[in-house]
Amino acid sequence: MEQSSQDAGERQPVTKKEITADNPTWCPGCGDFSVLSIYYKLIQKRNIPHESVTTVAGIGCSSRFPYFVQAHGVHYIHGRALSFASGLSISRPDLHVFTFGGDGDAFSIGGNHFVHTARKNVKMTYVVMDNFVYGLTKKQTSPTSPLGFKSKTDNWGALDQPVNPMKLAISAGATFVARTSHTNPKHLLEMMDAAMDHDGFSFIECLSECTEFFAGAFDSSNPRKGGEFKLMPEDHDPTDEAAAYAVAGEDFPGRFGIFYQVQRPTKNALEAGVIEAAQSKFKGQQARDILQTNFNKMK
Ligand SMILES: Cc1ncc(C[n+]2csc(CCOP(=O)(O)OP(=O)(O)O)c2C)c(N)n1
Ligand code: SF4
Ligand SMILES: [Mg+2]
Repeated sequence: MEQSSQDAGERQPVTKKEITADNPTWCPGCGDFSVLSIYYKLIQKRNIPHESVTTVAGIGCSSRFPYFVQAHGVHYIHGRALSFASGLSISRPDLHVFTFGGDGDAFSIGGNHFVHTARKNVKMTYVVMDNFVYGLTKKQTSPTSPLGFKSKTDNWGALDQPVNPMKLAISAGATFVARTSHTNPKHLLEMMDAAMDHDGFSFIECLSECTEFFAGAFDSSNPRKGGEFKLMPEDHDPTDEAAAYAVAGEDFPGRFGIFYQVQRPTKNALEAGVIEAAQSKFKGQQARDILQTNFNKMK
């Protein structure tokens, strides 16, 4: 019998069919579909074998993401996706870890993890599918809901100043900070591609409309709805922190593109150095002997 090229060890390019799992359970028209389809495109474009694709998420509609990817994935605790993803990233340098989540998952319950993962510069790509609302739990105010937004928790209209994800990420120490929208798949792919090339914590805020609980939220950024998709100013220098911060302060819908990008040693590289130095002291010794020596010291 003739051997197929697959049997002979030659892998065929990754197909969409191979990486597609289950039917997404999102509402018709939900922006999250667009993010998922671009993720499939990125995997195919980069030809990443499915066993090397790692998708981590928290809890929320957007965080159902890993269910729909035929590859390793984790639907983790609400707000804790980044802590799990950090361990994965540091222990498995052969993988590129992708983390997905919503605005509530990222900036409410997961707000502290966001800040610390950014400042530690753990190598991974984090895409926040920002719909300005809690979708899964049916319309509560989220940290990015605009002032005056009427929800089940603020039926008189939101009173609290919303988080600006770009400013938060820049000030926390993220080394790649970008913004895009589900309505512009080409731009979304461009941002995800650039984020994946970045050696460090790459963060993307992707506006992703919740058609069920905040329809029309992003029309002003969508040319098909009479809005404008404004790219970063042509002379923007992404290494200029103050300039990035200033652009992030523009009125909604603001700008789209890479706001900020710098190189700083990753937690992965720094920790690898520490581990290597520690291990070199015990070279050639069995783990149980090292343990015994330590126990002996405690006696
Ligand atoms: C510890 C904990 N607290 C609260 C909840 C309830 N809960 C589930 S998802 C969610 C918010 C989801 O909003 P977001 O992260 O913006 O995702 P979306 O559904 O909008 O994509 C909340 C409060 C939970 N599952 N676990
Ligand atoms: S509730 Fe909103 S965010 Fe959730 S699936 Fe439906 S449209 Fe998408
Ligand atoms: Mg949300």
